[in-house]
Amino acid sequence: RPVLVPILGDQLSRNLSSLQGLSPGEAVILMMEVWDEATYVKHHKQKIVLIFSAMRHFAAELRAEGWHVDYVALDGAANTGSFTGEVARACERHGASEIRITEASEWRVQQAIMEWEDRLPCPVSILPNTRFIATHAEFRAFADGRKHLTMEYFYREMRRKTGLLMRDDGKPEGDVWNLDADNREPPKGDMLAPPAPKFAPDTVTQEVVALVAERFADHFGDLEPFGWPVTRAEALEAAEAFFARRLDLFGPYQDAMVHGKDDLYHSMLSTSLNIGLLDPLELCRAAEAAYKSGKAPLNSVEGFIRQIIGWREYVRGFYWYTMPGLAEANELAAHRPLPEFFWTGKTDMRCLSDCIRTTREDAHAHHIQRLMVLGNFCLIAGIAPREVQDWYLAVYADAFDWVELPNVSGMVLYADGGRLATKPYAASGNYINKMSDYCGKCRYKVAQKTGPNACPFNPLYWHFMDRNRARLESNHRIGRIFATWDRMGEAKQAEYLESAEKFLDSLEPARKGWARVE
Ligand code: FAD
Ligand code: DLZ
Ligand code: SF4
Repeated sequence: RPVLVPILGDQLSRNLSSLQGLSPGEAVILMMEVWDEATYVKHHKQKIVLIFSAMRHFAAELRAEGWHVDYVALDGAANTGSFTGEVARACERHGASEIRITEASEWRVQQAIMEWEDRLPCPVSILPNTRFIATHAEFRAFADGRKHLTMEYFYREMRRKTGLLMRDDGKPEGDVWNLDADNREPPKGDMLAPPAPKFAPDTVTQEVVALVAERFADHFGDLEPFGWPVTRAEALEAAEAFFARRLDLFGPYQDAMVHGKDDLYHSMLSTSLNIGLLDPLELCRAAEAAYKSGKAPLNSVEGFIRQIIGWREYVRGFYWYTMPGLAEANELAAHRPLPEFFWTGKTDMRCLSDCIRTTREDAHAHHIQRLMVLGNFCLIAGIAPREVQDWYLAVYADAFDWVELPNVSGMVLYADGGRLATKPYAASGNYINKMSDYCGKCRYKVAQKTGPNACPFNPLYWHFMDRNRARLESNHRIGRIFATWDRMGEAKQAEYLESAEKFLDSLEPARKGWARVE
């Protein structure tokens, strides 16, 4: 009787722990396209194509190696639509002796897997996910007893653990851990970053595109052109193109925003990393090699490595450390509905409409667009965390609960009360103007503080500060801002608050049915 090995849509790695120590003759691999996963939020069409196509390609690669892969297609006869239903059916179909699975990356799915032992007729082994650098126990040891879980200290532990950019004397390369002070350049006039490669859909992907066009027509986002890597070979090609042509300027322009672009000098590798086509450590070692061979400077290489062994690992650890509470947290008591324009892009705010355009066209926006434009707006406008979470989870091809939720609730919305970020990243239009070319052609005036033509970020910023004063005044990184507010005097303050309220009252709430099946 074979061992049944379910492989989930974000576990597409040949070195998956559940496959270790097994040979093709002993196992049946189960892969399942299921309705529940495709619709628990209504994912961007390209995200569904990405996952289904990458799953189908991975199944074909395993078969070519001699594995028996039982692949349940979305429209397969009797598909029950859920992981548990499909594993139960497969158990019976194959008379499995045991189920062996690598733990899920998401809380929701892991809870379901943990019930299998009671619900199914054979024993279940759940193996650790070894495709991250830190184990759950390591993160717990780092976090226990700390009030703020500062990423920087965790990052240093990961540098020591991996030896990345570490000298033999135990000191960091360049004598500093973090070279962000050399980064954060505003965009330059031309910004001719070589575009990230796009991969033409093969017949497998074309079939999935047709399926998604038919079955998920009412989901957000443009279905085509679709160009994400769907195999490990394509993902490696995308990584090589990044290392050869964009890594050198990754650091300086990480925070820059340019109208019409979402790749710039970014790697565009998060989708491949998150579904398992690339390994985080292999990417970081390649970046380190680029530094050692003089192809890229330390500030860019350290910045890239920090995003992966720092932020990416940290948010994953934070997620498992704080769930399930993190999903419900709402420290700033934000209850406003998400505006309809997040789905349609119809707003006169040029920064927001461009970030939503790229999100619709590519199922991607880069970090500062997500954080300082879209996220900042949600924070200072007081949008309910649950609505913001659903939006981010649905619209980005790289979005999975473990990485989206800490970024949205912790980094952007301060909904966790400051455990992840030491202060809310609230900003007025000035920051966006400094880091982008958005404002010049916007119908709003970034230098205008109040009134109908003022950049809405300006009054919203002070409205946010004022309404959250009791919670934020004692924060040593932000508390001093209230002295500025007090110095303005009542008349100016009233102007700010009135402008903000007029703007907030004008927002049309999103119709039901965009993010979730009604
Ligand atoms: P690059 O800029 O090239 O960065 C390199 C890699 O570093 C990324 O591929 C990613 O794996 C990692 N990384 C960088 N920043 C973060 C971060 N804050 N958290 C985790 N990993 C990071 N990333 C996701 O992968 N999935 C998400 O659902 C997601 N949601 C986000 C929501 C918000 C509100 C914010 C502010 C950030 C979110 N991010 C998310 C992080 C980041 O925006 C994306 O990883 C990045 O834009 C992907 O593009 P890239 O591969 O070109 O990244
Ligand atoms: C996101 C997603 C989608 C759209 N569809 C599937 C699917 O049909 N089958 C599958 O195995 N996984 C899918 N996924 C990923 C899962 O929702 C989930 O993110 C992973 O199982 C990790 O918990
Ligand atoms: Fe955005 Fe304000 Fe600049 Fe317009 S003026 S692009 S709304 S920051």
